[in-house]
Amino acid sequence: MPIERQAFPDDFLWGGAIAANQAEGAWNEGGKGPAISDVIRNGIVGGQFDGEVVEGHYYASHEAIDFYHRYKEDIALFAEAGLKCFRTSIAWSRIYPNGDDEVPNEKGLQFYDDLFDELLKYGIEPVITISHFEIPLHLITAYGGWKNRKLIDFYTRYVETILTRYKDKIKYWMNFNEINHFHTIPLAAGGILIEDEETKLQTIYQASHHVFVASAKAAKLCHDIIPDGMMGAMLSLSPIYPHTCHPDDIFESYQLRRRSLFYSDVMIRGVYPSYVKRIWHEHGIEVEMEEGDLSFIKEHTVDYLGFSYYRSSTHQAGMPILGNTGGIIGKDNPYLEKTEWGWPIDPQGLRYVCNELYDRYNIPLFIVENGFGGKDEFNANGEIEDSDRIEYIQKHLIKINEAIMDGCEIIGYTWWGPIDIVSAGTGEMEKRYGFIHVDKDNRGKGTLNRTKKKSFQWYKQVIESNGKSI
Ligand code: BGP
Repeated sequence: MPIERQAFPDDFLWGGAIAANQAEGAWNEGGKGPAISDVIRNGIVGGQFDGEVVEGHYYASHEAIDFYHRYKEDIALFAEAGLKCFRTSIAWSRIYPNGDDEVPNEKGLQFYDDLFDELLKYGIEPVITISHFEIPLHLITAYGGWKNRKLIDFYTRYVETILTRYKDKIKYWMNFNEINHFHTIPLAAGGILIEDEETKLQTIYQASHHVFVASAKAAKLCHDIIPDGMMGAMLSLSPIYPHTCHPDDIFESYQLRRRSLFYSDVMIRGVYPSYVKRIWHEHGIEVEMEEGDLSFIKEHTVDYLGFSYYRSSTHQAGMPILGNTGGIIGKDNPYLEKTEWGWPIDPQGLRYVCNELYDRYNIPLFIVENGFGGKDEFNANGEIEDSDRIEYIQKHLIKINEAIMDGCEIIGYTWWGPIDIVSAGTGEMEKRYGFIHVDKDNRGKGTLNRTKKKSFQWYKQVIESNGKSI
């Protein structure tokens, strides 16, 4: 007998998600220091890292969509859409402008107090990413990013500051955005400039160890400071399908998948998985650890797994691995349609991933990024009829509903870019995700006016009906 579409729990967190560097702008206001995202041209994922602001170049984060000054207007629209939660990140460099400062920047702290109060005024629960591709620049230029163990202390100081300050306002935290991208985009994800390909893996695994200790410290602080606080991990988890049923395709795809799940394995289970030991051995990797690191990691694991899902990838044994925002796309999958950016659209893959992750970890899952990046145009009536976006979200929500009925515990869903923001991949505006349009073009021109798209009303109804109207 078919089951009715009614699986979403009453307290399901319907929401939207952005990142500070892709939305706030005001890159040098309120005492903020420069972050890595402020000195990269053409997208923080693979763009040109200048190391400093070069006169005459365009940096998308400098103004972004000016959320810093317009958040009240934007939050009023989120409230009108009925959002139950809103995920954003705190820009580390607003709180500690250089990353290694002794004292936090009060203006930065006040900005987020005001932002969170505005959300709470409408009953919207803030969900916070502590570090989302926006590490303070000074921590890269002076310390080399996460490959340096000192970062653990700087991060811990920052985490303690924000947990203490916002303990009465924020319950849901995430330690690092898409931490498995240390392998594909080490600069954006970990502030690590890879100068020597030969030692790349050594550097990445060493930096990862520092991040694991930092994650355990953040989990401990969260549990000590906020009694009902939840610290989550956050990974990009597009499934990787074998290109054929050839056993080599299957095994290699599985190994590639483990390269990502390595991060959740350590942060959730609290131990290094046995499979990584062979990788280290074969590549001559020796990860330096201090006494007590492993027991500390074991003791302080995360409470839930947040993940982003946009698409799936397909891998054939022996093929090179392409790095990009969502992991790899790999071989063409003839069964799937693609977005204008070539991302395969795969709702069933989301059901698959939810089941895979829940089977593996048995802890709550939170889908903290999912969305459709496309070009939008106003029609003759001055409206944006983004039916392709609605269809994309609808199909994915149906599969989330199925996954819940499969038995997965899924606590929420945050639509990536509820309002159009700067693309992490390209630094441009034309790859739009929002149900709210922002008037700005790729080179930064536009009024920044906000306009509701057709998907605004659609999502509002989905939330109002708690998913029954999908
Ligand atoms: C994820 C990042 C986001 C985001 C999203 C979409 O990897 O966490 O910051 O931007 O991908 O990617 P893009 O902006 O390149 O379309």
